[in-house]
Amino acid sequence: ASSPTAPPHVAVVAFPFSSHAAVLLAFARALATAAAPSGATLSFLSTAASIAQLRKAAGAGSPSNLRFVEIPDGASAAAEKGAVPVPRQMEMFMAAAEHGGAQAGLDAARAAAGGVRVSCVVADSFVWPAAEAAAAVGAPWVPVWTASSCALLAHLLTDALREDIGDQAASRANELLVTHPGLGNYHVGDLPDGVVTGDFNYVINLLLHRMAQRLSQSAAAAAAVALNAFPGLDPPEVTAALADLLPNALPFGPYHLLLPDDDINATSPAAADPHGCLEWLDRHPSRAVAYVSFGTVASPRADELRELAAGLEATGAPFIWSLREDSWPLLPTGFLDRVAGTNGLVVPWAPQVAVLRHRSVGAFVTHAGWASVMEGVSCGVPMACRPFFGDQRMNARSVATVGGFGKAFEGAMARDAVAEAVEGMLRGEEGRRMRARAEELQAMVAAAFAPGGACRRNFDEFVGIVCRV
Ligand code: U2F
Repeated sequence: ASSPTAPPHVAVVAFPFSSHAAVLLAFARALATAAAPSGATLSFLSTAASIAQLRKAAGAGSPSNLRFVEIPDGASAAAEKGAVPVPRQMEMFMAAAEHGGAQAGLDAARAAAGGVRVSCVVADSFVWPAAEAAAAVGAPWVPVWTASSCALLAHLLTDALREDIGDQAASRANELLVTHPGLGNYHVGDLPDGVVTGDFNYVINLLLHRMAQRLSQSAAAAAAVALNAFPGLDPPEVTAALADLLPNALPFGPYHLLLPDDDINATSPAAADPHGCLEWLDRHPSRAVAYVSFGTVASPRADELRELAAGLEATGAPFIWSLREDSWPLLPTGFLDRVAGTNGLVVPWAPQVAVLRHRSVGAFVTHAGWASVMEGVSCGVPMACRPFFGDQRMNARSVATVGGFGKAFEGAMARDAVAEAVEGMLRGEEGRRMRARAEELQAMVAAAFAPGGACRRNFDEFVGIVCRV
């Protein structure tokens, strides 16, 4: 064992897929900076491929007390030969993590730190095998939840929900979940995929269920659970129900605000603005522009893309649409040329936080991925949600019905609904109400992250817990 005076050595374990790893890296950078005065070092654990991608995106500069350490990806040589679909990559990673991979990652972290034992394991809660690996090295497990509190609550209540709803999810889709603590504002049909619907053995569904079981078992022992919310965002009944199940949960999101402004730009591909979004926005009046993005995974089908394009064109409002390039050929004929000459900017990637912060942006059309919702709220921008999968329906309900700072499309977007939603947000009375609510929440976020604010205090407490040796 290393000497009793060894400084804290915190292993931060990423889930190396979609936007998760970048979120956790931003989290780790903030933690490394805050923990530096205690002499702490951090090992950021992700797979080789994920680390390569993060390094490329992040450019230069990383806190000097943070190092990257590889964790096994579980890929066999045979699997590497062909292109492996992402769900299969996830399965391989999770199977490896469960059967020694998480442990191997912690061993590698210790070796990379010159033998200093890992004193705490902070992990994306998706990577639940990190809990056992932490216990094996005698370190506390501190899970980080990146999505919404209501989705976490639904996962924690999975067994009770399955027992109640059984195979009636479709016929009871519109029923409110009033008998389940904290979920009374949500409908059966809003529940995340894999809770009562879908293939329970699909990799994400399975890992969320195992994660929830792990969190429930160890609630009393978990040193802390990071929540991606700020006090006052969730309705009191959600907060109370979660506090019952996870007494050590600490809300201090949106996590990107833990970083100083310059650093936000250094942690993600949002860094650069190669397509000139911000300069383009400078040329427009205040709150005149709609920003459209469906995150890093969702891909609307061709017919829906065409409806959205037609709806945007019909409003005549200026818009920036972040759309992966492989979808561009699916747009209506001539659309890109027409809008380029008038009032639209279609880009493969936008610096989303900076775009939402820009004074010209007055409306956000989103898939309601949780990072996007939090970014929109912290910029005071009302949103129209088109949820696709996972937790997105539940998030959209939180935005529209529970929070009142946006609305949700019924199913796929049709051109009239798009035009009505965008015009409503930019010009209508309902939009004014939604904006007022969004701005109220924006002010709450600003207060929570100001010196002495609730999120700052919770984060300080979190850093103290994580740095205990
Ligand atoms: C999964 O989320 P996604 O990655 O699809 O969506 P978000 O949680 O909204 O995160 C997208 C991030 O990518 C950034 C944006 C967000 O931080 O600012 N971004 C950008 O900078 N520029 C672009 O042009 C487009 C995006 C999942 F699909 C969701 O359902 C979950 O809620 C989420 C959290 O676990 O993970």
